[in-house]
Amino acid sequence: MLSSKTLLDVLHKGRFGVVYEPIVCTQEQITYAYEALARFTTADGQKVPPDQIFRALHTNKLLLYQVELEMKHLQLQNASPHHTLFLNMDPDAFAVMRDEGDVHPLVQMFTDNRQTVIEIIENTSVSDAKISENMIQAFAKHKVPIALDDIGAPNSLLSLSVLMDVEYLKFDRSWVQRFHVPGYLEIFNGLIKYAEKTGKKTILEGVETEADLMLARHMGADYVQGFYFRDQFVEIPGQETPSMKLHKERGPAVIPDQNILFEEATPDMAEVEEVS
Ligand SMILES: [Ca+2]
Ligand SMILES: [Ca+2]
Repeated sequence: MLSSKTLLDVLHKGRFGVVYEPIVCTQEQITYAYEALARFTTADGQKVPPDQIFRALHTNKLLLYQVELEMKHLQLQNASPHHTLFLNMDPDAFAVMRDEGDVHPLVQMFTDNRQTVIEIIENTSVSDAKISENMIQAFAKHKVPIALDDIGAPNSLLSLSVLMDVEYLKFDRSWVQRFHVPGYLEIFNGLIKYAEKTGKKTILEGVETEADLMLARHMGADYVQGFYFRDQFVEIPGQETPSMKLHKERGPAVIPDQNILFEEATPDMAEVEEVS
């Protein structure tokens, strides 16, 4: 369990990192995009599970909002300019700022950057669903595409209106194990057909082996994602990036081409340090 001392240190010192996971074309196996994932580290370099940080942040929505804003800046700044970037957005963080006539700061960040896609997850209650709907509309108004994340994850719900509003369907990793379970295959096939007919793209997560990739190809998913492509993951480890300075205007730091390994990403660290 995360101690308050550790949590405060990680947040106050802004020890935020990013992992960029490739989203690969199922047929040609070319990297189409990256998904940016939040990473956090302690002062002595230990990794802190992101879910623990976000769980703690949900008890303080203002802090959650601030961290989300900073994380998104970091994730945008270090992204490859040659690929589409998928970013996860927390509806609770989004809901902190009301729409008061101005463009929402979390939308504003993406209006000049047409190569980004916002990932949202389904909610577990009707009131949460309202928050998601507002968020989708705010992004849609500015033509920022949305992906529905973790479709079919255990205990998740699927709202038809959200399904209709998004451009990408991202299937949870649990599908890979489910294809031989009667009923699931038909649902998956149905959703793939629905996506094809409505011009939406599909992504299957949790691809870990060549057999999984073959299966995804057979099932007709447009893109795949998972540990099978781990040698193409690009990680910017967390280190001190004191908060407000991240918001300075600066040119994007570039992640090198897709074959780069973890260690080789360190030149970008200098860029991050420079602003700190
Ligand atoms: Ca995601
Ligand atoms: Ca996911």
